[in-house]
Amino acid sequence: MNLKVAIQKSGRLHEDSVALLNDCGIAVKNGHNHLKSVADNFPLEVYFLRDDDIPQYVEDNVAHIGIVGENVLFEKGKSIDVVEQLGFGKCRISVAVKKGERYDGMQYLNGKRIATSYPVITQKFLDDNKISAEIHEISGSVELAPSIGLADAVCDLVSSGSTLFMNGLQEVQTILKSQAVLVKSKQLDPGQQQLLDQLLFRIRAVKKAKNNKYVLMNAPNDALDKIIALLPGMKSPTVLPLAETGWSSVHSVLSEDEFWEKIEALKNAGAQGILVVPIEKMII
Ligand code: PRT
Ligand code: ZN
Repeated sequence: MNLKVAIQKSGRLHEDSVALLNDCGIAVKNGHNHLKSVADNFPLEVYFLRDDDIPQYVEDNVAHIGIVGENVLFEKGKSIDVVEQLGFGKCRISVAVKKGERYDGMQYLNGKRIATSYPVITQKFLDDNKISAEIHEISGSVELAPSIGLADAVCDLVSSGSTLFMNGLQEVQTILKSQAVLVKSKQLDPGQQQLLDQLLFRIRAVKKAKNNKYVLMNAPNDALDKIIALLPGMKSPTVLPLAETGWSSVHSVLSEDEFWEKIEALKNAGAQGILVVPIEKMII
């Protein structure tokens, strides 16, 4: 029995989706010329699809699980469950207006025309804020709409913001933050759920490892208490004597978000020769 996963065939989520499966020890061949591929060493079958189609495949249980952006998931409104946020494909859906236009809050949008490829998400934002505006659904190059007189504002995907900038637009309001998520069908049988649990265990270990670094440093013994107090470790830090008397080697794990702050504090506390090593998997 195979677990069937739908991922994007090509585009912004494709590489990271394949890399995630590979990091989980699942060898997936590239899908550029294929619709599907079977992994060698895990009972997984991979379907390569347009991202817009993934929610429907998963709702129909044709694919048991899928990797898709939250933007697509919310727009399609299918009845499927989010299992895990994956930390890549980060972007946002924002309202943008012509540069120089005075935008003094959402009320600006009342009575205006908004061009978007996300009519459902845009309408919900308008309804939630009791704004009445006209939505023009277009499927591509939304950012051109204001300059050709089709709309007064756009509601579009943004990542760095350079596309908006280059088209003479300014981002004025974020309405949804998005990243890639793992989704699952509501109709999994117990065997499929068990395979998903195994996969999820690996995904979490990979994610955790990416967010943490292994650090080794030398410390004078009289500074050990201070240094140990700064380190979380998985249980407590490992402390080993060095050949040179009065010195120890200290090993620990630091999370990415507090990393630089901690390194600074460790140096100030007397740590020397600090080495930082990536972690491949982390199982706690
Ligand atoms: O062929 P298929 O339908 O599968 O792909 P697609 O063309 O619909 O989607 P694709 O590959 O462009 O994006 C897939 C998913 O990646 C999206 O649904 C989002 O979840 C996510 N993602 C992350 C992005 C971006 N970042 C992004 N920047 N999707 C699109 N963009 C666009 C943005 O709209 C802008 O036009 O990229 C352009 C550059 O963005 P800036 O702000 O950096 O200039
Ligand atoms: Zn698409």
